[in-house]
Amino acid sequence: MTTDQTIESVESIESVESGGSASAAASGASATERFAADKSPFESVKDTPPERVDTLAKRVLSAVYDTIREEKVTYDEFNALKAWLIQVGKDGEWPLFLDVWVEHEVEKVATEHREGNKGTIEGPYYVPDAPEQGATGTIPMRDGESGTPLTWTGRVSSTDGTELAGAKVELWHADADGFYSQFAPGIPEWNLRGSFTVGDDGAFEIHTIRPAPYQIPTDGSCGKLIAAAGWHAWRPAHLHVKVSAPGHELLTAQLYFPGDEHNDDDIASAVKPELVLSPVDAGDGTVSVDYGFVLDPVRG
Ligand code: MBD
Ligand code: FE
Repeated sequence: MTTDQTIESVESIESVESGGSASAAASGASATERFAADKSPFESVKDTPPERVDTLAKRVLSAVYDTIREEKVTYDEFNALKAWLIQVGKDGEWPLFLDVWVEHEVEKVATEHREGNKGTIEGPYYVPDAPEQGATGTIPMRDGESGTPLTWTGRVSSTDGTELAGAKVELWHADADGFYSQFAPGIPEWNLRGSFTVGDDGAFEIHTIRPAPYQIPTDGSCGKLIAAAGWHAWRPAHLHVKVSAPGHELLTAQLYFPGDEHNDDDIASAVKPELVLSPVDAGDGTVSVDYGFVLDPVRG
């Protein structure tokens, strides 16, 4: 019995390190906690007329009714759905579920008028107010952080070509094991999260590491759906950014690396060709890339 317990605890430590069980529990719960702490989602729609709510609720329900009728959904399947939905909440995986399978369409509709940079989904792991590094700097990381060093240069400009002095590039990404600080245990608070504020020329130079491809947590309800449907849980390696400047629309995007096998079948459907970088191997074990941002002025 003592031996069994020892084996079990060793396994659970290993699964924390290799991306297993700790990540759904910890990441899901922290993403839910953070989102729930923010009261603005309800605040910003408090004046929505009942007609709008009526339309949206009826259209979603009618899509559900169509599926039930056309697919002849059984009581067993209905009860499995009920049990699964309850479990998604218990696992704290509503942010994960919605960001992986729904956000991409909301993002497309919200940004279709833009002439500047393409964006994509935010995902569940953004944290505001990351430490400021200036226009040129290194993102906070641990001593000996693993992963290929990446030097990223670029400029922030407006759609008319003017450089946007004072623009801010907020960058966050997973480490070489696919973990995000503040959502997986044992990582320093601001690891691989930083803000870079550009100078008068709109230019920035960011030093970081190349993140690894990322598997969404497989041990919770989202993982159960993925397994039951025969899907995979992978997202391509990606860098998350929010780029902002006075008088301009906030750009939320992710940048990807060419040749990643999941660029074409991202579980979160968030890759766009305009967001794939063209990194250059510097020949000394580091990689450099140039990629800038064009922001749309706020109109009207
Ligand atoms: C991520 O890192 C992510 O970017 C998305 C969209 C969903 C889950 C984890
Ligand atoms: Fe991500």
